[in-house]
Amino acid sequence: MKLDEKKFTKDFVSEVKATYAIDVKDSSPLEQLMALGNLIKRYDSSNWKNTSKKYRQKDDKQVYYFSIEFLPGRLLKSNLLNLGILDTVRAGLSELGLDFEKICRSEPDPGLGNGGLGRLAACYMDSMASLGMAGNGNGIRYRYGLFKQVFMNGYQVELPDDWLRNGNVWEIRRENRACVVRFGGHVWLQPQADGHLRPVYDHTDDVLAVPYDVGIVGYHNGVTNTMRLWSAELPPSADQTFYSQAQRDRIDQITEVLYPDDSNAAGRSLRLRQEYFFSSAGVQSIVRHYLLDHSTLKEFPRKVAIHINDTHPTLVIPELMRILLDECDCPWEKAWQITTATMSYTNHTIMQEALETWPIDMFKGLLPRIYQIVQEIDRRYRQEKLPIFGENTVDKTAPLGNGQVRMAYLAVIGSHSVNGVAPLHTELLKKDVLMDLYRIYPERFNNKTNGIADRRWLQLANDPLSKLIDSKIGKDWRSNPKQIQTLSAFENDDKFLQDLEKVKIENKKNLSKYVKDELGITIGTDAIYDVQIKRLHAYKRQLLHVFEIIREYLDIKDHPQKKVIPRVHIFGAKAAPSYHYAKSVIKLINALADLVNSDKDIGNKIKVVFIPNYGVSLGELIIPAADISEQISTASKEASGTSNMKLMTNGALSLATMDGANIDIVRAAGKENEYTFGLTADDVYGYYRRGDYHSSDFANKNPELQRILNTLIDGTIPGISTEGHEIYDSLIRYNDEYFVLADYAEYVQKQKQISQDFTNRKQWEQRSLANIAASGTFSADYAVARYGEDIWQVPYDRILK
Ligand code: 26W
Repeated sequence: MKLDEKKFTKDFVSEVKATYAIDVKDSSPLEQLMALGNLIKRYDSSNWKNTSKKYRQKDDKQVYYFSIEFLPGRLLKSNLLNLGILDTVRAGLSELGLDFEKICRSEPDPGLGNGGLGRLAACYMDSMASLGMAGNGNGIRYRYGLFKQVFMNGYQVELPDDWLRNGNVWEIRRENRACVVRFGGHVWLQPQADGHLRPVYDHTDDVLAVPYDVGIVGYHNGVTNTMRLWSAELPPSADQTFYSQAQRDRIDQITEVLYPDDSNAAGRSLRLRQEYFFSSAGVQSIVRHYLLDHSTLKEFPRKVAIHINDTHPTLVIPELMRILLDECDCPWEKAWQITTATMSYTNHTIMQEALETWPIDMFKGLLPRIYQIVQEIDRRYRQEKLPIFGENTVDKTAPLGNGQVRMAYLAVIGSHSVNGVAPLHTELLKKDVLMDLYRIYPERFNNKTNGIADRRWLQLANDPLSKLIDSKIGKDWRSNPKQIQTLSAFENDDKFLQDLEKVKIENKKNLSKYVKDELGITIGTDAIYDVQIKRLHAYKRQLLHVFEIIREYLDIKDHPQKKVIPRVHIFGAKAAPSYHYAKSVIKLINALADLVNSDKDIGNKIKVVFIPNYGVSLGELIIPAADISEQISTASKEASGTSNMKLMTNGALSLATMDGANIDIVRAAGKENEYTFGLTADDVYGYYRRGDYHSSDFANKNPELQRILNTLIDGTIPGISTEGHEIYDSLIRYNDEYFVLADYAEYVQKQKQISQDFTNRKQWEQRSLANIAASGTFSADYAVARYGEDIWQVPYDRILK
């Protein structure tokens, strides 16, 4: 949009006055943020209105991306960037004597997700809008986001994340679009005069779903899409006093808090209520919107694509069936054809414990009509597939089995497309996790490698690098990320390589200031910044990184005179509150940090920095400063990873196992520009098959490793007695489920190599450049375009180069 500085400052001053009845000079950063947010929303309102209008007029196919998690990050800067008014607003505010960065920081970062899955959903929203694709988000407006993490005596403590305390300036409450979601009670089928069976409900618990819409601004294209988040409220009643306190609480609870667990299917009925709540509300509003302009449902799958981001929204399948059968009088076969043609599903994990199942008794009690429909889906599935695939296979794959509703199986059976998120992951889905269903529906399976919104992760997070890139190759890469490849023409340009190094140092300064201010730790900018930022999980193996730190520590203690290249080991990670082992690893890292950071012999040679409360905003600060990107999961376990892509784009070299999208990153940037090591997925599956992994063999034959293991239990690291034993036992007594010891030797070898290589500054910068230049293919724009073409069959405006 067009905006000059003068107009902006005038508008802003009057906005502050109109909203708060004060002068700008008397306003707080929070008040400035709210006024600015209102103003931007107003500037963008025509785009938003016209976008919806245009989709409706052109009768474009719409995509609805259902996700129980969204991690959009702060929206102020990204909205300004995408509207093309970032520089104007920045200049205008500075003209008024205001601190733009401070205003940005006063915006709460909505933590409506756990990790990769939620952030991916947000990146895809940004890309859909930027491609001009009619994409809508559908999720939950949690009153409290993922907990705020603080450390007390090195232990993780979880505090509530009260992100809505001052309201959310970006949202619009649309009470007139609310709908009712039914839980519990009894249902029976009553024959109608025409022979149709109509369900009759009795004693249900009704909940009002109220949508809050957030505009998702596209990049320089005048498009604003909608992310719709639902909030649970009391349904209107003639006399609200009829609700008991218990009833009120039950309703409030539904959208009160995000499940802080990305590793286990939280077997709680509240989670199931959340899942049905936003699935039902979303599908109801889609059908209602569709019927505004269409008189029959025949065309539904040609006009609507519903995407299921992991299994949490799988109930959209029986919910759409319910609406078609019960409210639109569709015959079963027709309804099923419409439903499967509409739905598509992405799987994000091969971890068995994360595959959702619900006990049938609970499911039936909470969702009686939906259960009847799932039963019928199950019956017909068995009937159709039994003669072809036999009882054994059908039993193993049916939606109902072992007293459970199996969500992943229901999702595959009710969709026309099933995809994994990196080539290896998709292969493992076919070979292992969903093997039998792959046999039954081979044509449904496909891969869509994840991507990241480089607007946020490069353009916004790393302004100095972005400007340097502009100065070399112009700005085309900002709209066509693959064009960044042309930067490799400068691989022998010494001046450019030095500039690249300067940018990194500037970003390190930025981060080191935060670390000093917040944690009181001094870190130099000449050190290697070795970064591991992701959820704390045993399979992600933060432990392997810890072992390297202990090794370096012991080495310096043994040889105090030895010259070493200084390292800063940087961690960011939250553990699920119920994940005991992960919390022990947090305690271990913090205890090790205390030991190392306060040791005079160590000085600046090693620093360990565990930055609490990792999330999108901290990612934006840490990632541009990284030299090394630790992506060291046990091969086969990390479906894709996306921090690997963000770090690559910002010039970090990966230290990585051949897992998830690491494989594709290594292929794109060249093996010589990364550090790969460790067991492959085939090796890991070989161990499983033969059952011959003995972790203690690795400890026994490697005295250095043995010594490191001993530091966990011999008092070397003060303050971790129970945690140390627990971790030691997991590795030796319980045979090291994630092959940490098997990969140790090669990992350490690569770490030593890194220290050596880092001194060759020119070569290092060349390799950093190779990563940046190859990162374009991991832009979410291309990923979303492929979803649009292959799965959703929706058009988009932008021509991507
Ligand atoms: C039921 C609890 C629960 C909640 C979330 C189980 C599983 C999940 C997600 C599947 C966990 C997740 O975030 N998976 C990550 O998805 C990213 C985006 O595709 C991938 O890059 C990561 O590798 C994968 O771990």
